Amino acid sequence: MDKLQVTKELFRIGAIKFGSFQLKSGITSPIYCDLRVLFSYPQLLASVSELMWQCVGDITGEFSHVCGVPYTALPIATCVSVKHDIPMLLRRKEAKSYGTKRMVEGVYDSGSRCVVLEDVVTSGSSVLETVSSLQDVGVAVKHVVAIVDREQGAELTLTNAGLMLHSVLKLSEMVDMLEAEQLITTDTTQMVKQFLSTSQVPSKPQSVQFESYLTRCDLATHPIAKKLFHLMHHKQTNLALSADLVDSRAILELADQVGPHICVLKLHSDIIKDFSIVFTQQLKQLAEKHNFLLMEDRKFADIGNTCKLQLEGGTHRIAEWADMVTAHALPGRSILDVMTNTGVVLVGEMSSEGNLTTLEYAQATAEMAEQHPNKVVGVVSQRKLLKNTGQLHFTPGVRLSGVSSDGKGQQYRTPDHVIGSCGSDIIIVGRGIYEATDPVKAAIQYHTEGYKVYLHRINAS
Ligand code: S5P
Repeated sequence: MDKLQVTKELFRIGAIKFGSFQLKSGITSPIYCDLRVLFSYPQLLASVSELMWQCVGDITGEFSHVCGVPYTALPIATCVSVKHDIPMLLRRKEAKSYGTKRMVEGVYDSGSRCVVLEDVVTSGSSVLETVSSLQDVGVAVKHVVAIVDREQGAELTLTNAGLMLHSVLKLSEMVDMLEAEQLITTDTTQMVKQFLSTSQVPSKPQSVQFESYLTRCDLATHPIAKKLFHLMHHKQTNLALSADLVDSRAILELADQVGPHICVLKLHSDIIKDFSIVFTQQLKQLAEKHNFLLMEDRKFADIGNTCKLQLEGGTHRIAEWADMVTAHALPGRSILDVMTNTGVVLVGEMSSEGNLTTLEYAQATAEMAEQHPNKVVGVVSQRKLLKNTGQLHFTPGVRLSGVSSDGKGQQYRTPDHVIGSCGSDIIIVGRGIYEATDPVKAAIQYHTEGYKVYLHRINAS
């Protein structure tokens, strides 16, 4: 069946009706579109599923799974899955109250990429719910396919969320076809088109997520966040190097080589066997030379008084040289009180397998970050958690495709997944660069890829 035959069949079975219908929102619509009846027409269901598949036929390499928005699109996803031998994921409407409490059923891992199917899209909000459940479990989503796009704002909403909407049919196109087939009158067509143009469902204000680094520089409160946004924009990079080497000379050499490509250099000063204050001074000079910031990944997690001693004293005297430090939100806000001049990056989520940072914990961390914009530069997370676009998301566990784990619990995702699908701002890369045969070449690759995805994200919104 082609689009015309499908449109006629949908009209014949009453999936599309014309008249006067009260919508959920209270608005009266001259057209009614409910594809639930599809289940009762297996041949039509199969044809529609095939047309949906054809919408993404030339980019099937971009996904490994298919998932339908519950409930109407579930049998559609099943048809596609069986016909094209592509594994299906099932997103629950509510988590089970017993057992695993999983929201997404099926077999997947952090490298999974899913195409989401929906019957009718109006505002796009149901699609976003399913997409967010998939992203919560680490499954990337880029493409959404709908049978009918009512052309009432879904495309904009989904684009703003970094998604690409493909539709088999647009509602205006369907009414044109039905009119040409003399199944409806010209008056009806005009009434429907008039209705569509005047009843756009407002898209959620998600577009703020995709403001440029430069715009966000003005929104930032913390001076380090401002500086960071500014240099990311000017150097055109969102790459942070995690220089987890144990020899100070090797770190300085690497910093000088890859300095032009990074916005942040992250250290674990306690793993450096010959750490000295002279080393930090030399590093500071390189940071000035190449214009990047220094972050000490100390992950403070104690009471205020101890953190203060750890930050200012000991052999590392972190407060003297680090622009930013990482800290867990676990001890509560007292940890922030002692961080006076150093910017804090709160760890909301971890990248390691089986970690205990639940989404609830991550959101509570984000809330704490947003309540203290004068102290907190951003969060370490695996996805976008902050509403305040003047703060930043830093995401570790990043590797160009091909490596999904380090065999020691680290889980890797690609820059495209992290920046494009999960809405993060900065990719933190360690071994992907310093263990590469040519670290500079690797840094250029991450630099180019990370910034390309960011540009795509802001330009798409
Ligand atoms: O959840 C986290 C948080 C951090 S800060 N997962 C992480 O991997 N990190 C740090 O990022 C980790 O301590 C290491 O320094 C870096 C990742 O290194 P890679 O070699 O795996 O890229």
